[in-house]
Amino acid sequence: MRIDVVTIFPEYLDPLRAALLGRAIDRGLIEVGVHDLRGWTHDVHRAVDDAPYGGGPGMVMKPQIWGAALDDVCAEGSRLVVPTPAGRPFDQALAHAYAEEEHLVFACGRYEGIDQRVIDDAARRMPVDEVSIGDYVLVGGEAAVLVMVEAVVRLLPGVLGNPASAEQDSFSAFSGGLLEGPSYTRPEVWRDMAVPDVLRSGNHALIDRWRRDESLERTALRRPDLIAALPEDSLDAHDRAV
Ligand code: 6GU
Repeated sequence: MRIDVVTIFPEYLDPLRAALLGRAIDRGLIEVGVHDLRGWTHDVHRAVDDAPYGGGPGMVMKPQIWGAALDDVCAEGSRLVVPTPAGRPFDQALAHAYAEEEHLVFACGRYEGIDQRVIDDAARRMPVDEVSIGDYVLVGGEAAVLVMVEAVVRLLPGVLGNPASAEQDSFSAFSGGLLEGPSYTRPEVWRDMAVPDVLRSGNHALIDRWRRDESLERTALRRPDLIAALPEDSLDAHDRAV
């Protein structure tokens, strides 16, 4: 997979070369390019934005510069991702879809946005998603790109040291649409708090049942929206009693 990022803050993307992602680059599993949008400006001020048509606060990023940048960075087979708080939600399903792509291009705008014609024009040639990483507003898309790239790259074959960790996604974090319950390791007692007895019982049916109950309880408390979204038949008689 190749990943390109276009931004006015290229140094913000330096963490892409650290830790897990850096190892994936060193091992040839991904190629990463970070590009300074101002490299496509021609004026002495290297201006990338202008006042919005129709008035209002903030500035809008100019189409000519973005158009030239995307013409150079995108190619046959690219998928363009535009981070914006006005986008569709980025979730684990979208991370899996992106992990199948050969070339992802992220176009980071400031939050007032990029002239919409840049996105509409790109969509004439390639798949384009405007995506949000949550219901809050960031100054620009850079931090969102770090989040999304990490979620995608960890799914690529060979990136995680222990392949069971990626597999484990299917029964942790959002398994069956539920949040993961609590985890414990040694010592058995720490600051007067003991590990739940059931986890030391060796009875795996009982442990599975306990873990599911913990997941249900935690999800009901923290993410009632996920409980409401469960398929009708996904709760059994015992679950309903919890
Ligand atoms: Cl993807 N970008 C910006 N600028 N703000 C956001 C966001 C993205 N997701 C949530 N807030």
